Amino acid sequence: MKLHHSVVAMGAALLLAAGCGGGGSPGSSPSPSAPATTAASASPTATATGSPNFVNVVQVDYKFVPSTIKVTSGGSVFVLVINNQSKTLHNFSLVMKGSTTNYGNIKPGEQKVFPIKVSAGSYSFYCVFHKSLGMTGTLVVS
Ligand SMILES: [Cu+2]
Repeated sequence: MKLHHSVVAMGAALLLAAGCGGGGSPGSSPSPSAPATTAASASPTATATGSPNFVNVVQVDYKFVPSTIKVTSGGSVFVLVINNQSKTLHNFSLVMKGSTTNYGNIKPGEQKVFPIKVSAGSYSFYCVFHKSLGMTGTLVVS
């Protein structure tokens, strides 16, 4: 009768999972992918309601020439161009709905440009220096 002592040596295998720490993997460079531009939708172009009206007035001999300005851009802006062709300092003041706006003086030989927003109506204007001499006019906006 033999007793076999089987010794089972159980070697504990330690598996050291070596974590790879020093991996020199280059960082992924961000690819500059061009943003896909979709077709631009209809551009919201602010369509001007038309080029502004330019009205030329001359100041000469204590008068506005012409003394009556007719504008057909009621509700929008027209551009008043005043040329002082005299040797005297003049002015442009506009009376609209009871309030007077002094747009300033125009020196002899000077040209000034005044964008003026108007609504339909009839208004008077004058030179503050020579109003008493009859240097007045009428702006008619339709
Ligand atoms: Cu004047």
